[in-house]
Amino acid sequence: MSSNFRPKNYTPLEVSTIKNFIEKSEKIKNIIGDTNEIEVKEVGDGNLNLVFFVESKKNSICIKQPLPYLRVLKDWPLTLKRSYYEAEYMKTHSEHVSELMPKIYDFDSELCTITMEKLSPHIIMRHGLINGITYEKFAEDISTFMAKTLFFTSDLYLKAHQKKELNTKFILNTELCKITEDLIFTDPYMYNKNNRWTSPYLDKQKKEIENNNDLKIAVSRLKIKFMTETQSLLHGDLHTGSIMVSENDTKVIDPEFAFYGPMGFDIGALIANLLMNYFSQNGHEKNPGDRKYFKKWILNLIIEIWNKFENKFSNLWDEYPQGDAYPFKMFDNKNIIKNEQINYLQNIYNDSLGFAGAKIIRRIFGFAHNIDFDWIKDPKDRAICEHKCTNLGIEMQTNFHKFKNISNLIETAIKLDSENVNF
Ligand code: SR1
Ligand code: MG
Repeated sequence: MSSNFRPKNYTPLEVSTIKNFIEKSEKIKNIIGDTNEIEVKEVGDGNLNLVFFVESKKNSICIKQPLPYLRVLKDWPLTLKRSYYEAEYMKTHSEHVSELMPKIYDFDSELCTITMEKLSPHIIMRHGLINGITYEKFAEDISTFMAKTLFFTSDLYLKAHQKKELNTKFILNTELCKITEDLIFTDPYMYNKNNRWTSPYLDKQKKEIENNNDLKIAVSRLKIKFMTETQSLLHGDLHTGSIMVSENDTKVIDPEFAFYGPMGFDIGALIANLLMNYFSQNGHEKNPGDRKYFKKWILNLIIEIWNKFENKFSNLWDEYPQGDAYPFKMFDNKNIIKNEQINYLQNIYNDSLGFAGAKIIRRIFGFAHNIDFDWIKDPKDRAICEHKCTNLGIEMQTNFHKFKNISNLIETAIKLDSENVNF
């Protein structure tokens, strides 16, 4: 069910109407300057929205606008309110991570547009990774982003009423949450007309997934965690298509799925997408072994991200023990809190692995796939990469406790990647 939210003056923008749109806003006009010489391009390549790049002599901007339906499937209605949640998420987190998101210039509540800085020379990270490009500062940046966004909106930092008020702002982002509930936690595990996979090679694995009751219970446990645990204000779709990078800079974009949920959901999204990229690399090699160095780098990156996140999150907790959870004054012996931190982070780690496993399966057997795999032209080569990655995704959900630490996970990824697959 799509909400009836449709502002009176809402109308989808077009390349030809952008000039008029800019001229109506003093703020945007000041940024762009003379509108007679602007160059406008529609560049949206995601599943949901219109994205315009506008260049003038003076400046460049990016205008993002939702459509009242899914861009990739027009008969799927979807609330326009999503851009409001996106803008609110960016506003909320700008206090602590403004340097890791694009600058917002304007939110138009009638046209539902977000006008923001156009990032340059940044590219969508997924594209860079598919091409085997390494980003040396990424682990530092994204671990800061996750540690700060997750800690500063949690009950570890906020007073109970602050956290509840913030939660209330996002609680009705139900349509976007429902997409996640269906597309990640439900549809891939049963028949759904929107599912697709690399057939016939993966037909057997798809059947095995549908018949695997342990897996279906595991994913259902993750689903209820997603639906009920209000740990932190999440991005909600933190994959490598929601991150833009340049050699030395990282910017997180696209938080329209923002909601209060379990911390591991954001971390898991990132880990899953890096793992999928790892398993896709053989399919992108021009010559066997071309991507050997890159594959090592990306696995180390996952280890580095988790370790840095864990460290930064604990440091923030040490520095700001002011939330209503774990009242500081209650614990005379501070070692008790230190031990509990280890326990708390172990739970986030376990959740992250489970959610990552679910994110892998949805991208191989569900509605929305990743170009990491989809751009492997030969279906058999693609299926081999996907099959191995799926095996890891299943293990991460059903046997997450086997991966005591992040290095154990990486060892298993290497092992599964080296195994032969026979269809
Ligand atoms: C129906 S939208 C499909 C997917 O695109 C977004 O990036 C989210 O991941 C969503 O699940
Ligand atoms: Mg998106």
